[in-house]
Amino acid sequence: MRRREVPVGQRLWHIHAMGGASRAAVWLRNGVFGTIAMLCGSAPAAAQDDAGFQSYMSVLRQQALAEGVSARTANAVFPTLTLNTRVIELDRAQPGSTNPSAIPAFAPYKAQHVDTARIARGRQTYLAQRSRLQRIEQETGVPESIMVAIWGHETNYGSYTGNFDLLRSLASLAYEGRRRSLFAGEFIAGLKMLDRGVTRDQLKGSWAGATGNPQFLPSIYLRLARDGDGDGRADIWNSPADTLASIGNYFTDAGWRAGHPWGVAVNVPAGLDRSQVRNRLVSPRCPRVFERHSGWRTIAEWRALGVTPQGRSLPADSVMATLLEPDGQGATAYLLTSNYRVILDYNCSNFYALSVGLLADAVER
Ligand SMILES: [Ca+2]
Repeated sequence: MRRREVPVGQRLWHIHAMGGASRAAVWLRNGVFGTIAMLCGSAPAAAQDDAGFQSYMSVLRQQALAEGVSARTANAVFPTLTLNTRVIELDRAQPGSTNPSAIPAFAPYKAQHVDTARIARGRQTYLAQRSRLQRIEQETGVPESIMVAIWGHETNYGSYTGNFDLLRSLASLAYEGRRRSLFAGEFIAGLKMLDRGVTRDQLKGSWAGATGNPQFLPSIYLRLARDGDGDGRADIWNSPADTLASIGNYFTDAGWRAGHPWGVAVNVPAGLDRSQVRNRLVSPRCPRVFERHSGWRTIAEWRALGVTPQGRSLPADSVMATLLEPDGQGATAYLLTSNYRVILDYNCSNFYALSVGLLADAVER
């Protein structure tokens, strides 16, 4: 998702209405909740809403046409749209930040998301798609296992990609208005997908507008989806080749550096003075995710501070990394390279990015 309002990543938060909380965007979770009057509390309010929705749709239609959407597509779509109050309820039910200090432990999340079944299916996918994955890695530098892990995390390798009518969801969220410019833009990008030959039937996904195996928002589809099997279409719903080529392209675009790992699990000596390595910068994007990271040091510096790897070897001495201790001092910690930030670009959540990295490691082990 293109984070325009909160510039986090390309895809924004793709929230799931699927597969647990892994994709709930941090900034959405941290958004302003509870200040919006309920729209759908009574029958008269519902009628008012429907009228308001249709009135807003006429505005959105003009905007879409002005941005180059064909009249044919507009004529086919707008008469079918109705307000989806369920989507608005789901949006408002995103966990808020009522107690920001209470960050849950990572270990239970890891156990749930990097589990035996997901690893086994990841290995099957890896073997089944091996020649394709090798080719994409050669072209992009993005490791095969990372592409597989993203697919596994997003949709459990395509087993559930969401059944919400994407355009109806995006129109409803735009009408709700909390992040109108964002959702209106994604809605119009969805119309442009139809102009490109995607069918309305394919435009299904999470309630928040992410679609297909990689759960791309429409604007990301338009910019980064790729045809991996040479049939001329980027079919991220049905084609594994197109799905993996699109994920690889996303990662290349977001700045993946070939040859560097995402990070490595480490032990931190009890006596490490955390204040010496504290991060003193405030990130403009998803600050609550980045404030948990230390400042940048080279691997050589971390080693000199007594940090030692668990199992895997450390990256080269000159590689820069930050330290994250998701379960506090005395538990497994992680040294994270700039490639970890690329995973955060896909979905800005430390738990998400850590478990993508760990799933990738487990798949290729
Ligand atoms: Ca294709």
